Amino acid sequence: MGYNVVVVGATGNVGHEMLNILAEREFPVDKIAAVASRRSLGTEVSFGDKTLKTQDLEQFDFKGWDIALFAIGSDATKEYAPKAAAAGCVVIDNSSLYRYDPDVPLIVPEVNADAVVGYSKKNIIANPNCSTAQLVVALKPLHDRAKIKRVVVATYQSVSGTGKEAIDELWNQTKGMYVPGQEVAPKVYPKQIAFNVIPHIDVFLDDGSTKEEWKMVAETKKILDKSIKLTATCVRVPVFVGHSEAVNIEFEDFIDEEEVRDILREAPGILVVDKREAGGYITPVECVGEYATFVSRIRQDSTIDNGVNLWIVSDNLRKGAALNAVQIAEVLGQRCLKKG
Ligand code: 11C
Repeated sequence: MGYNVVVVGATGNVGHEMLNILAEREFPVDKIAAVASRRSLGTEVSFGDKTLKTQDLEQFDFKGWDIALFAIGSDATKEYAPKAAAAGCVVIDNSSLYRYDPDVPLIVPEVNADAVVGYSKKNIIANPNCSTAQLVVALKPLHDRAKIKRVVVATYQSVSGTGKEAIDELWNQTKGMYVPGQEVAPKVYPKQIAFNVIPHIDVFLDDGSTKEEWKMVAETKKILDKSIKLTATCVRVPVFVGHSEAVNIEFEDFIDEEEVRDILREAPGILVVDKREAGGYITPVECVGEYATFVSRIRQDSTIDNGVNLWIVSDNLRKGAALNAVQIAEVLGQRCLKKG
């Protein structure tokens, strides 16, 4: 006995990972549907050792389905998520559309699983931005011990956060650099991404920050604690998968680096890899396909009274998106829904 589960956006990077992770974690599935836009109609996708033919989102009837994992853009989500919710199917949405709605819980299960009960107001639960998810998993156990006052974070975000065309742009631009006449002009990004870094993710806001930076602030407050002050600089780097973050944390109370290391070693969802030697830390290529959020370079910040620095790395398609969505579905199943 399990649930009837729909993956919407099943042909995208995140949708693929949702299907993989549902199968890997043996989520109790009675029936599964892979749904996508009409242009992907009939495309086959894998679910464990099964092959699923994608069905047309426009025609799909959500009645009789328990959970829908949405991994499509905000515009399409706006049209189809309310239809699914009205049909009695709980939507777990990976877009930013509902994240800041007070009637929609925004959940990272290691941090605020209890908020899941709020799903019933709209039959919708929001999944956070990838750069927020990995950050709050590491902040939560430290906040519980020493209360975080302020966080300064710089991100190093992979191109898979943008999507398939960005992965192609990095690949083709990199190859093109070596072949005279085959140079690839920037299209997805405003500047060259191969062998470069771009301090700009999502649109610019009036105060000079970007929407990605704003999301990290707003989402950390909603998920963890509205009193935490956070300032972010979000940067795109020429990495295919895996977001990294250099994080400076200022606490109310003193906490030393040894205790931070011990707390993080025990924390759910975290793997500490922190040897003070060449290679004794995690880089994005090592986090690909993993569930954990990795923490390295744990050290005191001696320029302030109660400060610590961390390096945090995670697979942005997994903990940053698909894994977190499946974990929400697990919590929802365990605490709120009856199996069919
Ligand atoms: C990126 N974090 O790396 C973005 C992708 O709000 O869900 C996810 C955007 C979002 O470009």
